[in-house]
Amino acid sequence: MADNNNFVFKGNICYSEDIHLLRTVEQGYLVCLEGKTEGVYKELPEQFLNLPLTDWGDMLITPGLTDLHIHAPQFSFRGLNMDLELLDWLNTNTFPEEAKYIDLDYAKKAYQIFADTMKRSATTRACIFATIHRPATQVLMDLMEETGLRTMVGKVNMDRNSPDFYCEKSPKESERETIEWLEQVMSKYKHVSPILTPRFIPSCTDELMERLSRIQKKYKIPVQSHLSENKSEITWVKELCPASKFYGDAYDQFGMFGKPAKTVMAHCVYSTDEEIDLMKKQGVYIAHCPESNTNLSSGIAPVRAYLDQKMNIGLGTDVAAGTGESIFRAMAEAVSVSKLRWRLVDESLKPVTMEEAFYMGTLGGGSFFGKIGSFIKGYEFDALILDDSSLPHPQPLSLKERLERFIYLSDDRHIKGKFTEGSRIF
Ligand code: XAN
Repeated sequence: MADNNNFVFKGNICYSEDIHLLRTVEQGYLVCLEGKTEGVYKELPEQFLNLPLTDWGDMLITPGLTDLHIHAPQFSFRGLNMDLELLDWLNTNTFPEEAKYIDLDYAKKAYQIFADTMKRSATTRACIFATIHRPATQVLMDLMEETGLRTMVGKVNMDRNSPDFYCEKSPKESERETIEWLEQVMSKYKHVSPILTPRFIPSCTDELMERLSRIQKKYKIPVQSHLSENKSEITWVKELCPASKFYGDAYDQFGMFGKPAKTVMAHCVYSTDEEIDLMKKQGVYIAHCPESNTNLSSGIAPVRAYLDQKMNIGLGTDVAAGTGESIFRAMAEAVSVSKLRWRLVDESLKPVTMEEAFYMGTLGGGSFFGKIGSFIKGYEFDALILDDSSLPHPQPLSLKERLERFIYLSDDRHIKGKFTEGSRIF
């Protein structure tokens, strides 16, 4: 196995060149130079013959996957109490669980399980919510750094509408803790960086948003939050922010809704035309979280409309509203829920195809991190080695069919190797 960042892989290569072009190369050569993709070739060009070559046999080689939205502290209650809608679910399950992370021993144990699982998963990049606790957030960042994955991690900000045991005492305290956290982590890690994380508008007073906006401008860090997920939530935002024209406007008033602040918003199930227009104008990313939207009966996002309008969109698992960390599963769910929406809600919005779902889980979401999620020349070399030999089929299948089956039928045991920027994670 190659031990530096210049090498060649041989195998069955599958990647999105753009949303409509899934490129597959049987027994092709994938060249990595200095941690970046140099090219994909049917025959290996002469100038690369001297590089170390790993032949992965009949396995599939794909880009690493990006999870644009996951809550690390919620990993511990996956699969529990899934019978509520968003706002009740937050009060009954989420806030009490997240409050436990004030205890560093608990945080270390729980975050170690999360980090180990993420390491073994197909995900190479992720945007991660922590909790309001600065020390525990740093523990999570330390553990994520050890995994080698490239992640953005956010200390959550919230100063209203949650129980006393899980609410920052004032906007000032939230600001102070955030600045202290940023001072400690800004240049501490190679692979982990901070992302500003106002939980959602119902959790953040205007004064807190104002203070966070100043922090965003000073430190120039990206922003992650939630948007237009649930009907009761949207009604509540209207009551809380009578001056805002729509939900996204409540973030935009504080400069935390896209350009110049790189922003990813989870869900966007009920975004209005005005909200969509502003997202397009300011390049806001959508983290589509189909399993979460089903589990919390939030609804089904109109992903076909977002794709057709060329919006920035990727996939999120949204653990624990989503039950698992698999972005392959999120791809399958994105197709499934879009078919239900087409059948039951709006026949003019055609279902999401497998190629589009794969694009969202790789190149679509990956672009939030830069040149990530493809084997186009110059892209960071994030790659997966996938073994589908234990998913036999009576007939020979095309690479596209094998990839599709992998998306639906595989689990982490089928992942034989994972690389970020040319370095092996496992
Ligand atoms: N809005 C949310 N939505 C969700 O799916 N999970 C959360 O933890 C959350 N907080 C606000």
